[in-house]
Amino acid sequence: SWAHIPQGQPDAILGITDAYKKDTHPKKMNLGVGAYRDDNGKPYVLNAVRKAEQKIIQNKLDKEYLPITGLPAFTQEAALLAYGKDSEPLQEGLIAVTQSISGTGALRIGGVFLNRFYPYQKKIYFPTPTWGNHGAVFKDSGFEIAQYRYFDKTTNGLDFEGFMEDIRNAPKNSIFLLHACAHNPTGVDPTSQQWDQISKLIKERGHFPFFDMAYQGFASGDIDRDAYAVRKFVSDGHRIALSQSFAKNMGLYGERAGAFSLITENPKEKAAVDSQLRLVIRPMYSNPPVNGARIASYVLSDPELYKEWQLMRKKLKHHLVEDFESKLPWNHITDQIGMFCYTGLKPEQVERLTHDYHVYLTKDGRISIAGISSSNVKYLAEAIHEVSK
Ligand code: PLP
Ligand code: TYF
Repeated sequence: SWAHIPQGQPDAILGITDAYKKDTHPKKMNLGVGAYRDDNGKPYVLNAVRKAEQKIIQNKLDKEYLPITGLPAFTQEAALLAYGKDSEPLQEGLIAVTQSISGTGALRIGGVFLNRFYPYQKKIYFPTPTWGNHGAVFKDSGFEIAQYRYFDKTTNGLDFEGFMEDIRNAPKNSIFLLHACAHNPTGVDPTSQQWDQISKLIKERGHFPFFDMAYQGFASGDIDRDAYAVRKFVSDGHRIALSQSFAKNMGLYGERAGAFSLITENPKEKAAVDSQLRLVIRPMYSNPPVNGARIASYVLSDPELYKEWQLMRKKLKHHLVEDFESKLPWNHITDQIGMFCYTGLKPEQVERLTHDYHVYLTKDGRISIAGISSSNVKYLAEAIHEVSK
């Protein structure tokens, strides 16, 4: 019998969508999960993705198994997107890359690989706060979890001093998980000058940087600028690990297209790492799904959508300040970047927002900008104003 099994906690983010679906109020809004929505709040698929799908059908592509490490046309594109055409290890063929079940799968491959082969302590440092699933992924990969300071609640910005101090104080050769850009959930990133200093200090301390890049193209709207941290670390000589997701920047959520990569020192090492990645993946799921990787390999990301969000941030702040005359400072709404806005709302205010206004968001006050539309932005501003005044 399974009677001894306690009820598990629902996922903090995905559970919000369940609650939203049950709500029958006409004005309900789902700002929980980060996913593109059209002006009627309906899921939105990029035109480029629709076109790629048509081509795939026209070309009558088969459905054979992919290799264990996925579709080569996709993994090459993914590595190029992240590391850039000028990347030395890329040009020298020293990047071991595999397709993954989106970003989460990439983190998990990385977790299992590092647990098996990382020669120092099996402990990983996350920013405070971080994406809700990081802890579970790395705990289930056998890691102990530690935290470094990141977000400063008093400024709604980066706690750079605290961050640097924690890098300095962590035992040598620690693993640091870094959000490559558009930090989730805070929308607060280091500047390029700060990244330079972070890279230098991590190098000095011999730490291992593991980048999670789930939003390339979202932070600045520019693929290359968003890869600044990753490329800077690589050119500084770090041999990084990298998780990439195409869920958000191509709107391929359910297609589960992603990649995991590691930089190696020489061809022999690369061959060994490739072989071990295959041995990590084979017993987990044998080989990855083909469709999303195909689509992604056809598509480039769409800068138009980024503009749409920036506009939505401006509208939200405008309504709060001008129409509802909120006395609170809302500059962080337009200062923060990416798909999310960390509003600073307290848990009881979030609860009122959901209970009284049918607006669904995570308890930490994060809203997904992609879930706001021109038809409901004013309603949202009024609701936020009402619960925060
Ligand atoms: N990492 C971060 C920081 C994220 O925000 C997400 C999703 O939102 C992921 C990883 C993984 O997403 P997926 O597995 O859908 O690619
Ligand atoms: O932060 C978000 O909105 C996305 C969605 O297990 C998500 O990460 C949440 C939980 C999860 C997978 C995706």
